[in-house]
Amino acid sequence: MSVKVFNTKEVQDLLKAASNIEGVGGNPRAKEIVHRLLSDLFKAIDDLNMTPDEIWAGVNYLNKLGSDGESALLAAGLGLEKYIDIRLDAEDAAIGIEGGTPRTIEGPLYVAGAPIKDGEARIDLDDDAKAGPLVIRGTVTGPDGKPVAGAIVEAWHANSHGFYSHFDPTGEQTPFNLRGAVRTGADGKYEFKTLMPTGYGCPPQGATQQLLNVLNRHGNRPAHVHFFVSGDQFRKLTTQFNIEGDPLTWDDFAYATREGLVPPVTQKTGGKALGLKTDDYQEIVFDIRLTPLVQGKDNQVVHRQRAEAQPA
Ligand code: MBD
Ligand code: FE
Repeated sequence: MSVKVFNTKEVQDLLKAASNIEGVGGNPRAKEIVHRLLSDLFKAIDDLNMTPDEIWAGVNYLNKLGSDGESALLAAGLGLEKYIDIRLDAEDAAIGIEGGTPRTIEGPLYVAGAPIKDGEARIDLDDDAKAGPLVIRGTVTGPDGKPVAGAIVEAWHANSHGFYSHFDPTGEQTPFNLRGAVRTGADGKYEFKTLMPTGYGCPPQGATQQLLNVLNRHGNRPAHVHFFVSGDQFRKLTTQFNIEGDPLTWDDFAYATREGLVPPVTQKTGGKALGLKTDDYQEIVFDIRLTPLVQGKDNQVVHRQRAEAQPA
């Protein structure tokens, strides 16, 4: 049996009461959003004739999602975080900002507080037998292509097991392993000496993977390195590059891969002289072009809850 109740006065009054949209006080924006989201949910329940069992399965899923601490992971996996980028890209296009390094999602695994080094940083603090040395370097420029002095380049990535320090289920990484920050000098150059990351997979028993399984989707990301790049007169860039050749490059469960963010990997020798663990190493040159402030302001700074730590 399929009944339709959404457009009744009783239901419309219920939505207004539940969101207190016509009452005084509270946060008007929150009321507007709650009223709309609840309305869309009620409408979907009516349209799809969702059963009580389905509705309670969804409600209980939220409990598991929260207790697993995976809300932001699910947001990435369901394309919500990508959707934010699509909107920011469209805003940029509308105001004529173009030519910068493409943005892509931050993801849920950033940790604030990495020590800032001048020009270069060694960020592989822990041994990782399976990972070979990787040098990441490049130049930060402004829209005119001129080097940016005093830019802060933050990078973070996974180890050879696809685990990030601070979030590693084995508990084995020291704080800020494979995370670092570099301040550029007059030449705009930055460099990270690190180890080659491996792709990430969602926790197999977690709420995110549980939902992906129902959708017959995988929960894996290609190997990648995240960046925040900021400079005084420029907007803060959030981006990543993928490791060229990873089979999941164009099959990322979080939809972060973009043209322009898959730089070539070059095989090099001479690593021993650089203090790397083997003479053979790999190098990725990733130049970063920042975009100008909009009417003197950074209109793309994102405030969200982030982990924070102290170096050991
Ligand atoms: C990651 O490493 C990541 O970058 C995202 C977006 C989601 C899960 C793990
Ligand atoms: Fe990541």
